[in-house]
Amino acid sequence: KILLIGACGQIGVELTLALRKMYGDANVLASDLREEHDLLKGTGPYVSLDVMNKEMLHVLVIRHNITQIYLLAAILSATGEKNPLLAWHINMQSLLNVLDIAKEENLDKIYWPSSIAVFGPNSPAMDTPQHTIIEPTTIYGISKFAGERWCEYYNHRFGVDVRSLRYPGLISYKSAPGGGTTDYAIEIFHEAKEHKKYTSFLAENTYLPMMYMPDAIRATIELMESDASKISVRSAYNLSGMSFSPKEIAAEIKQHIPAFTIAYEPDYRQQIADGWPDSIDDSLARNDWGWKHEFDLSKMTADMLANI
Ligand code: VAH
Repeated sequence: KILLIGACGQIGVELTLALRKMYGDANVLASDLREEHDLLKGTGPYVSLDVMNKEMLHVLVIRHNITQIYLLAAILSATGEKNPLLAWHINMQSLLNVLDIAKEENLDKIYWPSSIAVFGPNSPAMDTPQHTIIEPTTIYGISKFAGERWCEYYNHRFGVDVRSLRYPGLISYKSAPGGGTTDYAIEIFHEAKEHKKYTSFLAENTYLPMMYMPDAIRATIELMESDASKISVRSAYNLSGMSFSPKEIAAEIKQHIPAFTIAYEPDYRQQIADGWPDSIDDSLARNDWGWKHEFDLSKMTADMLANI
């Protein structure tokens, strides 16, 4: 039985729905600090859970016969910079609680997301490789890199089958994002549809690795369904879909909404984005477990505009 922590977040809502489709509604217990997201209501069991309360989490795992945990709760890059110590505490302690309970209860599998935010200004910017200089400059990136080290440690030291992906910026329409630097690429669609204009908080030529949520959900499930013998990375796999700039996504939207215009007013999130790669080399994920993305910028744009 799967416990999903952070089920009301941007990834959590869609991962919960996808896992319920695959394994049956009753076999996926959704949880979050917040009250149940509308899209989850009536689709399966839900509990209120503070992942920072290790005792409560441990009791819940035993009482519900949990065998897998997907931990999606975290403070993202932009929000994290406003309260670094809180972001560090929440991002790290939540993971340590889950890893230690996984070891204590000998859980089958754990999923925990990392991010391309682990890379910094000294990492190669183009086709950033799996193994390279990693000097994150945001607390979010520092916590994700430290988390990767803990995942690899619990795997090698205690045999915990924890798996992870370095997600690019994720774009979706079902659930709001939670304070990320890449969220401009979600806001732009809503603003284009409602007001035919958008003021971007990132400069026009800020290239970032991005991915449409359906690809990210499929990658997560394909990784978790892979035979353990195929997993050669126990920190977190680089994962890539596409890369684009605000200028490029604006041009793509303009093909659907000709009257759309964009302005640029970079804010504090610009320097976060400047430290991140332009594009990612995910050949290890492609070679180890057959990863292949399906959505490019034009296919994603058409789908986003059709659904919001
Ligand atoms: C963020 N959406 O912006 C997240 C993600 C690569 C970006 O980690 O913080």
